This record gives sequence, C-alpha cells and structure tokens, in this order.
Amino acid sequence: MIKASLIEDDNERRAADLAVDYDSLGERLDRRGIDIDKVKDRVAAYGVAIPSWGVGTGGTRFARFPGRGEPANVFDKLDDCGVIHRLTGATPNVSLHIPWDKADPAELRAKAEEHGLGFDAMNSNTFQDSPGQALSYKFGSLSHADPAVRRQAVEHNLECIEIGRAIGSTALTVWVGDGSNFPGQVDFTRQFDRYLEAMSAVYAGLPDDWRLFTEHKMYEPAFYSTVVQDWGTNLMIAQHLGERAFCLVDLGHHAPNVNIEMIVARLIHAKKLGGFHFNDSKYGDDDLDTAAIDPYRLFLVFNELVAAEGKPGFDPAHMLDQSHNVTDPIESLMVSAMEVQRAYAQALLVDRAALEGAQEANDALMATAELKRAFRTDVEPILAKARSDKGAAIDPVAAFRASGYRDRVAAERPEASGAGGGIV
Ligand code: LRH
Ligand code: MN
Ligand code: MN
Repeated sequence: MIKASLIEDDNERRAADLAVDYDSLGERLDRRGIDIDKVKDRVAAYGVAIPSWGVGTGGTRFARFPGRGEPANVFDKLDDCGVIHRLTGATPNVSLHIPWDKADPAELRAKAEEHGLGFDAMNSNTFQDSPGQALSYKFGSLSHADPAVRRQAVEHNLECIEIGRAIGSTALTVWVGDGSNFPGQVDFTRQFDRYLEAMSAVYAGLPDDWRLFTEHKMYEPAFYSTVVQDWGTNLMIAQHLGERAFCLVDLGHHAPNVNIEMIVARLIHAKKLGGFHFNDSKYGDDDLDTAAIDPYRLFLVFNELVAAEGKPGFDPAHMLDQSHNVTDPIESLMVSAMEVQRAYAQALLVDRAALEGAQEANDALMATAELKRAFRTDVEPILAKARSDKGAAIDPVAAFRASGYRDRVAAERPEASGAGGGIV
C-alpha cells in the first residue's frame, strides 16, 4: 500500500529540522511549566475515527464531480482508511454506514485487521430509500405516521447493531432527516412521540456494552421543521431512552454563530455527551474540512473536553464527518485528523489553575489571554514527533503524494459515475 521505506526515507530527510523545532518548543514550554514529552504522549495516544463515506468524493444537491480512483466498495474504502492511518497514526477506527457498507462481517474484519484498523460507531440510514426496500422514507422513517414504516426503520437499526456486533463495534449512531417542509404538515408533538417510541424499540435491542448516539441537526433535508433539531431535543431523547443513550454533536449541524463549546459543556454537565462529528462550516451543514474555517472554535471545544477529562463516565467518541468536493479525500482526511490533534494539543497547554484564578478574580482579560496563549502556540513539532515516533509520516501529505497511491488505485478501480447529486 504505502512502502515503509518511503515513509522512513522521507522522515529521515526531515528528522534533523524536527529535532531542532521540538527541542526549541520544549524549552519554551518548560518555561511555562509544561513537559513537552507528556503532551506528545497524550497526543500520540489520541485517535479520531474516519467515516467510511468520507473517502469517496462527496457531492451537493446540484452535482457530484467524481475524483480519480474512488473506492468502488467498502473494501476499497478500508484500504484508503488504512493509508490514512499508516501515514498519520491518528485514525485507528472506521465508522461504517449501513446499507452503503454492507458486506460479509468476517471479510470486513479481515480487511480491517490487515490495516490495523478497528470499527467505531455503526451508522444507520433511514434518510433515503435503498434498493429493494419495501416502504418509502419520503415522509419520514422512525417518526413516520405509518407504523409499518416505523417498524421497518427500527428493524434496519437493529440490523445495524447485528452487523456491528459481528465486527466489534460498540455503538450505534442514529441520524434521521425526519421533519416537515410546510407549517401544518405535521403535528410536532405526535411526530416526536412516534420517534421516541420507535427509538425505545431500538434502545431495547442495544447490547449491554453498547452506547446509542443520537445526532441532532437543525434542518435539511426537512426545511421547515426537523424532529431532532437541536441539543435540547437531543438531550430529551437521551434522557428519555436511558443511561446508555447519549447525544452526538456534529459541528456543522447548528445555526451560524451558535456557541457550540457551551453546548458541549452543558451536555458534559448532564453526563450525556456521546461524541462528535468533526467538520467545519461557514453557512450551514457545509461539511468542510475540520478547522478549515474556524480553528479557534475547534480549540474552544477541546478546551471543554480537556477540562472534563477524568470525570466519571466521560468518554466521548471522536469522529470526522466531512464531504470532500474539490480535494483528494485521503489528503483532506489526513489534514483534518491532524487538525483535531492540534486542537487537542493546544487545549492541553492551557494553564487550568491560572485560568480558574482569572475567572474567580473576574479578570476577563487574563482569562481570555490564557486561552489565546495556548491557541497561539505552534504545536506542529509535537504532532510531527508523535507521528515519527510511531513510524507514521512527519509530513503525511508529502509522503502520500510521493507514494503514487492515487495513480495506482486510479488504474485499478473502475471510473466512478458523476450522475446524481448527494449531500453526503
Ligand atoms: C447528516 C450527517 C449524519 C449522517 C451523515 C452521512 O448531515 O452528518 O451524520 O450519518 O451525514
Ligand atoms: Mn454527522
Ligand atoms: Mn451533516
């Protein structure tokens, strides 16, 4: 896939500069009372999951422009995820989407093992109709007015759990597009009651060691109202279902300017923060690369996460969820995984005692300066050292481009069709 010698040779060329940069940053952090090696070890232990659907080129409602060598099936997707993990050392798990990724579980396991990958949360799909499906989700799925459609959606989620069990996953993420497009089209309360009843049936089928994540999203595909539209409804759902139900926060699923880091803090307080879909946005659910638009917001989210580390039961799942339209998806996902690590590393540099001191003294200027000091620190040498220590690439994008991987798979894989749009 990617030759070890290629990474080694590329790293060797960069090793001397990295050593100088790492030592110099280490010296500066030492003056702040921070041990750089400890930060590096925590960053090295950090992983973010890759969504299987992220390695293909996405699309919009208007068009899809396929890239070269796109994965033709889930095994190709796992190969691409293997490359991402080989080069970054930061993406040990893959999140599958059913039915897109349906395949023999033994073969899925074997392919993942080949790349040293595991499986993160399973994702169900009742936001579109799949070939051979008996009843349509055009007017909703888990909240549909017809009990037969709801039952079909519940069965599908239970099947996702079955597949997940067979491949070693321990979580199910449910996102539904159910809602309405016109005022008066649905009764908000009856629709929500139907959703809760259906989700209770899914929850009842959850193995003891599994967690159920529900993902809120303000709008789209429903453009007037959405059943699980925000963290308030999401929290009600998690509290209604039970102790293994948690809220998943997709950074792109909020109105512009919403204070997402505060939502994160509230969900932590309620012990209901299940996990993340990381991406970035400027206008809506843009699915842009993580930290492409607002790296400070990502840092502020991680500031809340680091502050909560060690709290009992606090163990959010971390996953990317992006759509790549103009970049090579492998490159985008590698850069995004590193951006998440960067935000984590920066958040680890916050002097929590100093911050709390400033907060207690109502010293707004020094409190915010403490955050800025951590955010402004260039932690790249920490990330690069964490990678090179584990045999990953100091510069993953450069190594990927030098590897010729994209040309190789473009020659082997069938040319993908650009027909039809597709949000994800
Ligand atoms: C919906 C969403 C959700 C889905 C994914 C395919 O916007 O972000 O997470 O599972 O897209
Ligand atoms: Mn998502
Ligand atoms: Mn989304």
